Amino acid sequence: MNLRQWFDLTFGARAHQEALEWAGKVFTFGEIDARSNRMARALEARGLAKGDRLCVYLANSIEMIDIYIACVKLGVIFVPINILYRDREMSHILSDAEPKLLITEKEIPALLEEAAKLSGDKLPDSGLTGNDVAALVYTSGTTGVSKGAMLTHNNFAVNAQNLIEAWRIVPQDRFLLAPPLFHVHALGNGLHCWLLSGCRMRLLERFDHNTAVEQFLDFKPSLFFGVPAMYVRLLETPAAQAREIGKRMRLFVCGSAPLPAQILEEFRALFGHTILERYGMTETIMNVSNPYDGERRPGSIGLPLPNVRIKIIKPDGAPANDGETGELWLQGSNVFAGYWKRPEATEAAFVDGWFKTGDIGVRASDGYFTLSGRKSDLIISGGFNIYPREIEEFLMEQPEIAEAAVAGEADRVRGEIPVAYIVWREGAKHDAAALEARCREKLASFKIPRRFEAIEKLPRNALGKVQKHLLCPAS
Ligand code: MLC
Repeated sequence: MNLRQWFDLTFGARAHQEALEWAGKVFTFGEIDARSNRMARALEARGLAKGDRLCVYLANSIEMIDIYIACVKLGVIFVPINILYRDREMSHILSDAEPKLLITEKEIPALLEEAAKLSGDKLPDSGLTGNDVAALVYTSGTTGVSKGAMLTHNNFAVNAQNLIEAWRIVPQDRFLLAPPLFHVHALGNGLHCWLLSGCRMRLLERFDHNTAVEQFLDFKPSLFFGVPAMYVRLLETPAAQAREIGKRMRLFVCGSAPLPAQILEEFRALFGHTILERYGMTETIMNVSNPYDGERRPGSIGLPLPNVRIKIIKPDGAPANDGETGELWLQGSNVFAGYWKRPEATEAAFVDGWFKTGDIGVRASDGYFTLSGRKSDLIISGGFNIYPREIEEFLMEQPEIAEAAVAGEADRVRGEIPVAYIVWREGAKHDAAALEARCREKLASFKIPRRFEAIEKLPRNALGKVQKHLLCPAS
């Protein structure tokens, strides 16, 4: 089955049911269906056809949802771009994905005008199968160059079915969605759980910690998906309000970065709920989850989701026994179809059909998995992935810099923040403010080093590799 067939089950059965709250307005599933049909016709009129790529550079909005569903219906491959990216980061994706169209905020009024003139009637079937690619979601590799993970219709459908079952999502749920739709957290989990379960969703343009509590009190959700940084912010909620929110909630889910056990405990004391932590990644959407019933173990990611097979491989290549640490390798219908136009990178990511996650962890004898680190020096800040290599390459292009290394440092709200260690060229002016300003022009805000520390030389091992743990003992 392709995703459109899945979506049609909800659109058919729940046409008159209230589906989406956006910007103070409520839309039924029938209206969502018709809006996306009109949007699909407008995209067709702009020359888009099955297999073409469409890039969107948009904040969360109903139009982003219209466009996504329209792409699914047409068989167009949806390519979301992080709204925080600057030209340098975006142009790589545009040249790699070769989209027929890029939609930014300024295209929206014209597109809506074109769509309004077109019919919202059912579109002909595009003849897609579950194995066709629905989206390319860009994710960086250790090389610092981001690659498009090809996620199929089946990947999204299987993932949503898994989560709906595991987290007991029902049409009666009131779901508050705040993470950005350009990542698989909100796109893969949020949007698809909403559409496949037929629940009611309020979409926020973004999680704003100044207004988040108001949103909870006003919408009275039963279900919320967040990253640890959002839960840290929610700890600032006054106790009476937290209790009121907690009374109406059924489930708080957390992922995209490790949730410190301390935050889980503080949140439980304040809201009366044990956050359910789960583990996923762009290439696989969701893999492992703490159980709905049963122990939600602090610091653990829980048990494999249905049909996800995991083995742990030790550095010597041998499979680990329970209690032994190694790299998590995965198989399952949730695993992506490879990297767009990068057969070598795809080949390097798999061994005998097992996807190498790069995450290091351990399985306890009762089946619970716990992650302890990563093979690469990836930094996760507020749930956004940062590959130090990309920032280092940019810094090394600056004339006053001889050498640079970027490492993560522990941060209470964001989990980690990037810090740059700079070896200035002899005679160069040590102007960190000017350097930061140049970073701001070229890099997404979450990648900008929070500090630029001058050092005499980078600590290297005998092979010349920078020993980042010596730079940043706090992380
Ligand atoms: C953050 N900023 C945004 C933004 N999110 N700007 C526009 N839209 C957004 N969605 C910018 C702010 O402008 C600001 O820039 C900086 O980020 C911090 O904002 P803040 O409001 O002070 O931050 P904070 O309260 O700490 O909250 C940040 C956050 C954000 C939690 C809202 O980090 C976030 O949305 N994270 C979610 C990331 C996510 O969904 N990852 C999933 C990846 S998929 P400046 O210039 O002032 O610094 C994946 C797989 C899986 O990993 O398993 O899920």
